[in-house]
Amino acid sequence: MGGPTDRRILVTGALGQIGMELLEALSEKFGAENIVATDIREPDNFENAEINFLKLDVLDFDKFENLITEYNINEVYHLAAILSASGEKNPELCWKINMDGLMNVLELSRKYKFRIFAPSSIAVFGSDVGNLARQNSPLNPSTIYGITKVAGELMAEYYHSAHGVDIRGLRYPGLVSWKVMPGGGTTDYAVEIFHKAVSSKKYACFVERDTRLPMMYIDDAIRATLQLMDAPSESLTIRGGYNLPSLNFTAEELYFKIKEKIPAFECTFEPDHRQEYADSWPDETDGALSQNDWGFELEFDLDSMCTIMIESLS
Ligand code: NAD
Ligand code: AKB
Repeated sequence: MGGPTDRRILVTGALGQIGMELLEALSEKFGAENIVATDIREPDNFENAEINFLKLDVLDFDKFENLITEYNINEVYHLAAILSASGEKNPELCWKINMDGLMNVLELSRKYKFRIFAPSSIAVFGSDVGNLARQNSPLNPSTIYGITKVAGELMAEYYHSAHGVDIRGLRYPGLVSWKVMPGGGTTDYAVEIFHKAVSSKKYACFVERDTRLPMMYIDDAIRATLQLMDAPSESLTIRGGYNLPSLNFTAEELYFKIKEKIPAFECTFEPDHRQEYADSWPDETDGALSQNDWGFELEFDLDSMCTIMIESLS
């Protein structure tokens, strides 16, 4: 593949929390005319009229293949998925969309040789991981979502080594962003809290106050994604999912940081079934391999993330 202007990009699950931000970054970098955004649902808030939007269910192999050939696609960002909390409500659907969808992308890439970005998650880890998740920590997830992410990482390594597919992945931590509400995950409280702090100044957080999870501001996640996709293939030592460096804070620390900026804000802690998923994940991640292989560094800390979230939502 040649320089950036050669990229003809298709994004699946493009209307989600990451997709809407990634589309903006991709169109700025490569030109909106080189991007095809797809999702199973119709957009109701699609502002970038220059980007071509098409409906695509990633389980529909024939339609997927038609779009790849019709638009001469050479790079796919595969974001369509069911996240952790929604996955536990419907494990069969979670397995089907996360695994069969990925298999369709992998098989199409084997045939048409396009490059793939397929995200993994900190959900690959389970309660035996301890506080700090390293790249090679054990992968024994207790959620069906985490199981699909481990299997997805293995499939990525397999298709790369057996079929030469150029697939790349990141183990995103919980992502904090303001443009689109998150889609059924366990870390959604770290986004909802900002919306409520700014609107009603009251929030009932669905995890305990001392719950500590790896998190990241969306701009860092998008930068990591673009940086990984720009990295020379030979510099990558793994294909399934790079651990990233991340922020880590408890739900209460997040509350106190927001309260410094919005003194009237009050938060209570009322854990529900999502507490169990949060408890099975690590407190923090070691991103040494992503720093070593392609030079990734965080730019946002807790304070700057809270400032930009509140300013953007106000
Ligand atoms: P999201 O739920 O916000 O968006 C997913 C999108 O996929 C939705 O717009 C949905 O309509 C679409 N979709 C669902 N089923 C589909 C199908 N059959 N065909 C086509 N589209 C379909 O999710 P997100 O937060 O944007 O996550 C994107 C990817 O990043 C997922 O793989 C997720 O596991 C991963 N990830 C996200 C986070 C996070 O905090 N947001 C953290 C770790 C990993
Ligand atoms: C979720 O909570 O399910 C996601 C993730 C960390 O993968 N945000």
